[in-house]
Amino acid sequence: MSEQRAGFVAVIGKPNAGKSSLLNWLLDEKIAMVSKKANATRKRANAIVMHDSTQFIFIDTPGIHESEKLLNKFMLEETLKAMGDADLILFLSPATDSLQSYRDFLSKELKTPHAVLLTKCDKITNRQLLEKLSEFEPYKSNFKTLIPVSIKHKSAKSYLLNELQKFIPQHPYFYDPELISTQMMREIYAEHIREAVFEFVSDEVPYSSHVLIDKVEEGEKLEKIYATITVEKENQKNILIGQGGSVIKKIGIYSRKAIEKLTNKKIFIKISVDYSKNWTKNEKTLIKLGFL
Ligand SMILES: Nc1nc2c(ncn2[C@@H]2O[C@H](COP(=O)(O)OP(=O)(O)OP(=O)(O)O)[C@@H](O)[C@H]2O)c(=O)[nH]1
Ligand SMILES: [Mg+2]
Repeated sequence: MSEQRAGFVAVIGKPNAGKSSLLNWLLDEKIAMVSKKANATRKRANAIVMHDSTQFIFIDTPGIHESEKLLNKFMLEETLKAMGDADLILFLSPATDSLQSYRDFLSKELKTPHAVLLTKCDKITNRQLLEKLSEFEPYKSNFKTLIPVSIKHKSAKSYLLNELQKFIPQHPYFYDPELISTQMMREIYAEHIREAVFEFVSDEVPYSSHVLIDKVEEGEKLEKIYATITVEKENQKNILIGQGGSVIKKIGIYSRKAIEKLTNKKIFIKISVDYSKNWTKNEKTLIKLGFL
């Protein structure tokens, strides 16, 4: 018992840095939604990863950005809460980006120790990687460790976890080691549907969409999922449904396949589309949807 280590690791970084991808990569399972579009993640999600006798609880956070929308303020709060509760912060800095977002992060003078992960290293050459590492050199008294990663390289995972476990305190496991996330399956299903919305619909519609799982019927061989996507405007509803239902159909197929892969079950999905005027700015609606 005394050898067990367990701790919370907050995964932080600007929108699109690769935070949700890192969680999925660590788990070998897709539980967090990933998108080419920035600001995909809204709520904190977590991944429980066992390595030797260490239990890591990685907390995915929405990318830090400031905006007037009430929903975005909630997203910022979620990130701050996760950082405050963590034993270690993982700051993700894409290898292709400048160090500006890291400097901004340092200016916050947080007390929690942090490690820097250089993400998307497959996108640069070895020489560029060496240059990037030397750019971080002047900051080395600030971070515990600096590790290059890429979700394309599976082998880097155990090296990363070996490095990180040094910073996790001795503590009995917080959760059953069999668990991969404390999130409810329903929340994970909703995230898969949200990812499909990001995939097939552009402009502001994905950012105005909220997915709620209304009902799940678990059968022996078939699981039936009933969901509603709420948007902010009537015309967004039409875009989401598409001509003759073509868009919502694609969203249904995409999310059904992802959920089937995750659960190893046959899935049936029925998605309805609804609209609630300006819900991202409406306090009452945000409370009802569980954001506030
Ligand atoms: N080539 C490459 N692409 C990556 C890697 N990690 C993430 N990506 C891509 O980067 C994009 C953003 O990834 P996400 O994981 O959604 O980023 P995020 O930091 O969670 O973004 P927000 O939730 O919007 O804050 C996606 O298109 C990913 O496929 C990587 O190691 N290599
Ligand atoms: Mg994300």
